[in-house]
Amino acid sequence: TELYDDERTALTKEAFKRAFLDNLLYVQGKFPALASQNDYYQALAYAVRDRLLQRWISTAAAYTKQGSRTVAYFSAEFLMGPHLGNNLINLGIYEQVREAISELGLDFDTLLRQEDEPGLGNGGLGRLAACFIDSMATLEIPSLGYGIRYEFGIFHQEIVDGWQTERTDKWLRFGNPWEILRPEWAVEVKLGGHTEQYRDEQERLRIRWVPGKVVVGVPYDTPILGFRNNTANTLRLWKAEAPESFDFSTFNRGDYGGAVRQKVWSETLSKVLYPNDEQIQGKTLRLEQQYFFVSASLQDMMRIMRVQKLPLERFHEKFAVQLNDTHPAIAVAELMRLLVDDHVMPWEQAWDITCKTFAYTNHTLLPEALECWPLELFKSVLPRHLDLIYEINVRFLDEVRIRFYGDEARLARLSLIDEHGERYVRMAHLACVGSHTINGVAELHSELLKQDVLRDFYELWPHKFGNKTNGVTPRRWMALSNPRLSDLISEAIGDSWLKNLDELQKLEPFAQDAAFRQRWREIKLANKVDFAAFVKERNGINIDPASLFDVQVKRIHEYKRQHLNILHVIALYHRLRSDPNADFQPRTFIFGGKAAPAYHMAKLIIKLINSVADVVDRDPAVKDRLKVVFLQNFNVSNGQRVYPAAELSEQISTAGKEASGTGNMKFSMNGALTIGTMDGANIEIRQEVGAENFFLFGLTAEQVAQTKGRGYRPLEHMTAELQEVISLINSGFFSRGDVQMFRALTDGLLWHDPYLVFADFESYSECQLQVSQAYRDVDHWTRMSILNSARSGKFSSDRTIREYCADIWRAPSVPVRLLS
Ligand code: DL6
Repeated sequence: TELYDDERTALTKEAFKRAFLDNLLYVQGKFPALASQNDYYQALAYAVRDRLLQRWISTAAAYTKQGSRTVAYFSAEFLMGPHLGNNLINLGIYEQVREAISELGLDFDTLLRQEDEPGLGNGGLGRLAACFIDSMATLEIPSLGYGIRYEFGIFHQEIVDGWQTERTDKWLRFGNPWEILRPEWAVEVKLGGHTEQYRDEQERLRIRWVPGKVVVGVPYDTPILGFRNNTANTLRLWKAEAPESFDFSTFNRGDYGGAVRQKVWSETLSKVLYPNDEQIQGKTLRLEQQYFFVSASLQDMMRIMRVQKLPLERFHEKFAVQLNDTHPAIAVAELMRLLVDDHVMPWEQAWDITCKTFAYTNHTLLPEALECWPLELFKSVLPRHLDLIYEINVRFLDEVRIRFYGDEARLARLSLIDEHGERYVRMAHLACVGSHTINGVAELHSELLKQDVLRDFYELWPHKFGNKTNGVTPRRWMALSNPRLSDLISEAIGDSWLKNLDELQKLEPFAQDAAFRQRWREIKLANKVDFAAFVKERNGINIDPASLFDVQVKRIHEYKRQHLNILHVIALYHRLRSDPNADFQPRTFIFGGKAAPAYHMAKLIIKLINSVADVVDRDPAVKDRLKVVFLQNFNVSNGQRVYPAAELSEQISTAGKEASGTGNMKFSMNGALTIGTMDGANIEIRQEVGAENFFLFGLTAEQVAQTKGRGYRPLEHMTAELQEVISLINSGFFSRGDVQMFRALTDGLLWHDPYLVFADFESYSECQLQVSQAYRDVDHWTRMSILNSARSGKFSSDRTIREYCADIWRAPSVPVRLLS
């Protein structure tokens, strides 16, 4: 009671008001008349943070006392989204605080919108990491998220004349009230240079790494609250800084420029997130970033071992490390280096600890996304690690040689070094060799890993392979983003579904209740009205909330096939123009997503969508029946607006290409129906919600493989309608007469399309007709919508994390008692 002043941590409205006004004065240094909306937001954020800190301290105390096993989630990306609303939901005081703020004469929603969201991720993989740490805190699993505190997160997308342009994401410009700097736990990270042999005091021959440069990793901690419990885990992100001593020595030599350069170079390491998903760029800085955060994190974990007086021999008992894709895979070699070089542990023992520590999640089936580093580049950044990888490889291949006697081709395929032509280090192989468990992120994906991408590893170690179907947190993706629906659900079945999403099943009988269906529809309509107002504000166009909201929001990529969607929109447009009196279900097609800045085809697809949007919007002949909207800068905050308003979810990737998808889950939970292929987690969504509540089309992964095997010839799939669509594009109709603008796109589709757009077009088009017909039966559609929500329990990230805990991490929960 003496330690934690009640006034600073109480959750009452009055305490919040006082804290808010106090912070405005003492933290922001403003009085109300001069304060900006951002000052108010910061004052509120600090008031919330005080409450988090009390839970954080209590959590640290509980974990220290228990000496519990801790999950370290290593991820180059954490796409957190805004913290304020989510923290209020998890504390259970959202409404109270809204009232407190409005009683002070302020608009709560305006304050929420002030937060520059930390967009430290590209898309699915980074957002999954964010959902996972939310679920780990909710399930009271001791855990640390380790990553990079990029100064600039994913770029801000603006559409100029239909084209994507990128602006720097300055999310830190007004400061970040959610993080706490921990300079006392800074660590040094070496890079470059060379290795040399030497004899230690006991005359043992050893290797020393003489680095070319050193940077300091400084941790910034963000508390991650569990849902309505006392747990606050930690997200620890590393910022790169120059070591002071380096600066000084250079400065003292009179080389001021040199000292500054060193500082600038060091800080570059955590400056910016690489904006590519599913494609590697092979840049030195990227490898340096990966190594930087991995080394800092492993050193930090060793510090924790020291503090808790645990011997390093028990590292794997204390920590379970999950590698979120291959981005942190260098951790396998780094842990070996720390144990063997720095702590003089025998190789075999160090290797045993390493393999018992790591587990690896693969997130992609695209070959171009599998990280490989040119050997020379790798050596220039991590010379000692290359030696260690060679040694790991020699020992590994010895094992393979014995298992697969005389199979030289297999050895070459499995090797950690790709020796065909230019030599590369294969990071997925390093991750597989150094991990005790390997998983994919949906059933189909995990199967395809075994059959195809990681087949040789599967044949070697079948017991290592498993599946962990992704999930998303219902706290952010329902309670926070869709309060109307969440309230209705809680009114019907109580509110424990937020912690146990399977309870949504209890909604099923309500699908038969006409009054409930009516309310369900009213809520969807209210969400659509809100969204239409948002579109009006952002894009300046009117969309009709009575039309069917058909949404595809995700990264722009050829395999995700936004072009299949827009070709179909053009076909509809053509039908309407050819037959103005056609019976037509009015639709609004909503697109959103970023393209990697160097991915020209993806950018061209954005331009085509915007060009079609523009023509359709200007054409009075289709007015009120067809609209196309490209929502700029799709990010977490915009996602929170669009999922609740969606009625049809477009999950139309080429089967066998989308590892899982997680947007598909957010839509379904919020009552949208899916039109989709048998790909990723779509298959499991369909299985859960029932085939009759899902619009399926297109080739299966097997058929895709067969079609490709036979030699895919797009023209064989050309229909009269498709011909019209392609001709319209090529005629310059959507490009002010420029017949060349979209040629690269149409030629690709016509002659060498690896994503089989034409092959699926007819099936897609027919399926869309079924959607339109189904939508007209309002009651039936609502029933399907309710059932989608009611049967989405499996897709909570709590379920996913329970599975990781049981099968991979073996980390028991540790409940936290609030210290007061
Ligand atoms: O597992 C999360 C998410 C999946 O849902 C998507 O299907 C997949 O495309 C995505 N993968 C990436 C690729 N990054 N890398 N490597 O974001 O992961």
